[in-house]
Order: sequence, then C-alpha cells, then structure tokens
Amino acid sequence: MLDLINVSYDTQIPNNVGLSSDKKVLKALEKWHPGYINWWDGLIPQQFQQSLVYLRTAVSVDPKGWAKFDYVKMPEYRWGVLLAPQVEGRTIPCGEHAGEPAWQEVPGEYRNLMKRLIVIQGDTEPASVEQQKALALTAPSLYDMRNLFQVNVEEGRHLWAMVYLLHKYFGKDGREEADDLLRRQSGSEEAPRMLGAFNEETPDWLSFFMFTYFTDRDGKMQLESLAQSGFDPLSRTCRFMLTEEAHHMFVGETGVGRVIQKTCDVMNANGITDPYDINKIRDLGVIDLPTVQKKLNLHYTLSLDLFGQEVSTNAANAFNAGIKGRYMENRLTDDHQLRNDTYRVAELDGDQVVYRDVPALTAINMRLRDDYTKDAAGGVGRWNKILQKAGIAFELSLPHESFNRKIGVFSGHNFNPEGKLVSGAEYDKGLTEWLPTHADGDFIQSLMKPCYEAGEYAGWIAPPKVGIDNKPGDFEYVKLHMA
Ligand code: BYC
Ligand code: FE
Ligand code: FE
Repeated sequence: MLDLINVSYDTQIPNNVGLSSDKKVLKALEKWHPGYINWWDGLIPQQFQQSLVYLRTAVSVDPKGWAKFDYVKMPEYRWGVLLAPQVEGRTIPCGEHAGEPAWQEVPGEYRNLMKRLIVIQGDTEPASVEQQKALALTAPSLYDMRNLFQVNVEEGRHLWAMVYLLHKYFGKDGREEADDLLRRQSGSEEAPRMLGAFNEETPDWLSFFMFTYFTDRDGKMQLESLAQSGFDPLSRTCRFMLTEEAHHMFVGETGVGRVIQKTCDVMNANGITDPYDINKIRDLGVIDLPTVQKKLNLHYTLSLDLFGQEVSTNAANAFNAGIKGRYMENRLTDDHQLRNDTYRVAELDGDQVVYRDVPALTAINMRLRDDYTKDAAGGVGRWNKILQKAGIAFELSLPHESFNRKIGVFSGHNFNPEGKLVSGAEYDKGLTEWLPTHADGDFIQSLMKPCYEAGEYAGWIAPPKVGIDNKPGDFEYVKLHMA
C-alpha cells in the first residue's frame, strides 16, 4: 500500500508519489539529476557547499509536523517530489468543466496551455537561486545565511516539483522542457529566464528581503491559483509548495522589519528626528528610510508585472479550461464560470487613469493582482507599526499600480508613484527620489560586510525576535567550512 503522507527514501529521489514502482519516470528523473547537481554546484560558492547548514527537510506532507531540522551539507540535501494528499472526489472548480471529476491525466486539448504554465512556474524557481547566489558572501549573520539557504534549497525543490510533472505527464517534450529549465540563466543575453523580474539582480540583502516579501508573494498567488487547477497532480504539487512559501515571505517581512527597526533605534540613540537627514543617518551605518521606500517601490512594481496583462485572453482560456482558478476559488460563491460577470480594470484615457468594467473572464490576471496588492499591504502596515512605536515620523506605502510598469496598460508611460502622468522631464527628475539610484546601491553595498560570528549581527540590521526552530540567540545556524 502506497504511503502518501510520509516521504519515502527508497530511491535516490525522496518522494510520496511511489517513484520506486514508476520505473520510467524514476529513470528520467535520475537522468536529469546530475545536471541539476551540476547547476547547483556551479552556483553557490564552494565554501558554503562544504558547510553544515541547519536546514529543515520535509519528511511528510502532513501540515502538522512535516519538517525535520538538522545540519546538512547543501549538495547532500534530499530534494524530493512531494504532493499534498489526494482529496477524495475532488472536482474541477471552475470554467466550462466545473463540477466534473478532476483530471488525473492531462486532457489532450489543453496539453500545450498546461505545459506552458508549468514551464513558466518552473523557470522562476531556479532563476531566484541564480539571482541570490552571491549573497552568502555578505550575510549579516549566520541566522540570515541559514534562511537564505533554506529559501534556496526549497526553490530548488520547487524546480523538482515542476520537472516531475513535465517528466511524468508530458513525455518527450516534457523532458526537453525540463532540460531547458537548466539551460536558461537569470540575466543571460542568449537564454534569459522567461519573466522580467527574474532577470533582475538581487545585489544586496535589502533587495533579498524585498524580493522574498514581494516576489515570493507573486509565487504564493500564482501557486494559489494553480492549486485550484482541475489537473489534480498540479493542484496537489502547488498545495505542498505553498506550505514552504510561507517561510520565504516570513524571511522577507521580518528582514525588512529588522532593517527598519535598526534604523529607528540608531536615529533615536543619536537624537535624529528627521528621516530625510540622509547623510547623517548613513554616516551612522544604517539604511535611511527613504531608501527603504525606494527599494520597496522597485520590488513591488517589478512584481506587479509578473501578473501579465490586465486584460488577457491567455488567462481567460486557462480559467475557462479549468487549468488555473482564482485566488480561493473554492471559497467563492458565484457560478465559477463568469459567463455574465464583469470586473473593474484600469485603463488610460488620455492622461487620466480611468476604470472600466470588462468581462470578468478576461480580467483574471487583474483580479489576482488586486488580491496580491491587498495581501502585500498587510506587511507594509506592520512595518509602519515599527516606525510608529519608535516614534519616527515616516510612513511607508505601496506606490500606485501605474508607476514603473513594463507590462500592461501603463507600460511606456511616465507615471509618478501617486499615479499621476508626468512629463518626461519631471519623470527623470523624480526618479532619483522614487527608485534606488546607483549611489543608493553603492551606499548599501558599502554596508554589506559579512558577519559570521554566531549570535552577532551586522550593524544595519536588528537581531530577530525569535530563532528558527526555537533555537537560542547564539545558535550556530551554519557551521562554516573555511578552506
Ligand atoms: N515578463 O496575456 P498575458 C514564483 C507575456 S513567481 C515577460 O497577460 P498571461 C517565485 C506572456 O507570456 C510565480 N513576459 O499573459 C517567486 C504572453 O506571451 P505570449 C511564477 C510576460 O499568460 C520567487 C504575453 O506577454 N508563476 O513562483 O495571461 C522566487 C501576453 O501576456 C510577462 C507563474 O507566473 C512578464 N512579466 O500571464 C521563486 C504562473 N507577463 O503567450 C519563485 C504561471 C506577460 O503572447 N504563469 N508576459 O507569447 C502564468 O500564469 C502566466 O503566464 C502569467 C502571464 C501570469 C505569467
Ligand atoms: Fe518557489
Ligand atoms: Fe519562494
């Protein structure tokens, strides 16, 4: 009898999908495995590959207690194929097949559409590891380094999750797509990653925290909508990935929060009340709040672009086919088909942003993006609480959806963060206050000095309130191997 909760370690690839009796797929995955290890080996600097990292590894997919923590050398991490348990009698939640039994195989008519979405999802996972590959060299603490590596190994596992689906359900072209996932590279000229934000740099730790807060949250929203898929193996894969995703966003939210906390503490200790007294604040070795806002502007708007066009026939087709649902589709109470519904989308009328109702089926991307914005606003509110508590008169906010966009109706137009169309000259002038400049980047870079003593933290970031796995403050989260 197959055990679908606990992970089996009887093959090279830990799994709860019965790989040991699925020889064809096991063989394909074993063939893909060396390329993956080779990719990982070439990416993360060698001294960290040899270090012992206190990581959690999934041992079951039961939401209560699925993880075990232990010291692991990353190349020996057991990347596995883990699907959430099958739900008895699950039906397709939306679109023209709503109510029919969920598919256990890919319906021929949707094969290409489904493959494309799985490939895009798979492409982002290794891309993020590539973007973050150099950060350990400047880790502000062993605690942060451990969190970085935890995120990295799990994004690696997310790649495995998509590669499993490609190998198992898409035959030869699935295997070719799986190979291509290791061929493309973030930022490469010849073979870039598929989506814009995944070809940007993550040059410093503030970027990393913003990325895990804002861009991993796009991951959450996309996985939520794929978890609603009528294709049951995709749904089950995404449901388990979501349990891991929560930690990635936690790292981002608490990371930014700790940066803000430290800046407030240092300002208060030195009697600085004006957050715009930037030189004085920077001279004290912490990141000024206007620069935090600029980084927020950048990462939020890059992430908005990941939702695609506001009005999209691709998205309508995916919903109608039952391949991709809305956020919390199973909790919504409409007909799940959107035959006559409308949804409000932004449009440009001359130099005004206007809102118009369009058929809801075509506005699936916009709706998910709106849900994302609501979700992302929560943490910004909590960051502002830190500022209030410290008595610093500064408020962070999400810029208007029209600002700095490369995809959708606003792209190619000069909007300011308040959502007002401005002249090219005004825009150029404003940019230095709205987005990080090279000088801002240089300043942040100057703070990025590694802090590798257990229990110590770089001067620009506050320690966390609690440790990982309830460990004490001076716990050695990474036992560094220094050659
Ligand atoms: N960059 O009709 P549209 C994560 C293309 S993050 C470049 O709106 P659609 C993670 C688009 O492909 C989550 N191109 O497209 C986070 C289309 O091209 P074709 C990743 C773009 O399909 C952190 C054309 O423009 N998962 O997991 O409705 C760390 C027309 O656009 C972009 C997914 O994204 C762009 N930003 O929407 C690690 C889920 N946007 O077909 C991991 C799967 C659009 O005309 N993907 N284009 O050649 C999807 O659901 C959809 O493909 C998208 C795009 C939402 C991305
Ligand atoms: Fe992921
Ligand atoms: Fe993630």
